[in-house]
Amino acid sequence: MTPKTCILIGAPVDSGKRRDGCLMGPDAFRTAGLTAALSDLGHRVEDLGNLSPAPFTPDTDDGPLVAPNETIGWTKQLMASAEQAMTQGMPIFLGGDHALSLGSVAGVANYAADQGRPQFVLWLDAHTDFHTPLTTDSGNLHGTPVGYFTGRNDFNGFPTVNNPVPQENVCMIGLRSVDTPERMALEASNIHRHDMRDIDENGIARPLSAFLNRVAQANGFLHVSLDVDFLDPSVAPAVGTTVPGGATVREGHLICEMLHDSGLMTSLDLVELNPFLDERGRTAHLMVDLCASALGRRVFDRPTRSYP
Ligand code: HAR
Ligand code: MN
Ligand code: MN
Ligand code: MN
Repeated sequence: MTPKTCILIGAPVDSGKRRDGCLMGPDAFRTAGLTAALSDLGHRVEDLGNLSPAPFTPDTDDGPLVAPNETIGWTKQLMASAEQAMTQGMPIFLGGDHALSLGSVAGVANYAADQGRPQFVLWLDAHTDFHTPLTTDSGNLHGTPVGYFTGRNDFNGFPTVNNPVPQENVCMIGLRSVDTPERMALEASNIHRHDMRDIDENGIARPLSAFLNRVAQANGFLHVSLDVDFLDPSVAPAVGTTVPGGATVREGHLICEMLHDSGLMTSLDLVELNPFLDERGRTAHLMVDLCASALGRRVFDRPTRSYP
């Protein structure tokens, strides 16, 4: 296995929704042994510590959105840090809530564009997070990153997305909670989407390998965004937005093992872990184990599958 340089970037973003606690996420991942898990696999691990948001005007409680200015500050900082980290290795963003992906994905996409290569995104989530600030009912900006990095309008005050990820380069797996305006916008889009029924009927390997083939064919960069609530709450309780009927532990590992075998993943978000809601660290440990699978942990060696 080729050793990688893993750049751990703590992003204690907690502004994307009302319920607090995701700010403890980066340290929970560290406490659960993320660095050792990756270095035991032979990778070099560089932990950059925790970021802070770029300076922002304090938020008031007046508007329809929760903490927009703070999220703008985070987006600026993460966009710059993501682009920079891509020059040094594989960034792993330790959330923090999913609002961090406004910046992480827009930033890695800027780097891909510099390299003249297309950006792809694998979105592992119960939710599509495809709102804009105008369509969200909750006002929670963690429900908007896919809208933002694919270039939807109405993100006023946010940094311009210079290199929107093309809709057909986005694949969502695990969906089971989609708001009406998101559903309508998605159905009018070219985003690839797989709800849990699709996974029940066809398994998780088939849609993933079809997507990985496309990434390989296009010589693309692949960003993976793993939301804790992709997993079933019975195995991953530490998240504010639990939705029953999620992925099993093995479905999670299979995705990550296939990602590793493909050799295609170039950046990763681990998001929405709220350690305040965890049970003796089990969710943090599961996320660390999944991350290890994505970086090569396996039971037995097997002939490598090649993409395409
Ligand atoms: N769609 C709902 C909303 O916009 C819930 C969004 C939850 N998003 C999280 N988890 N990042 O995916 O409020
Ligand atoms: Mn908050
Ligand atoms: Mn999400
Ligand atoms: Mn979610």
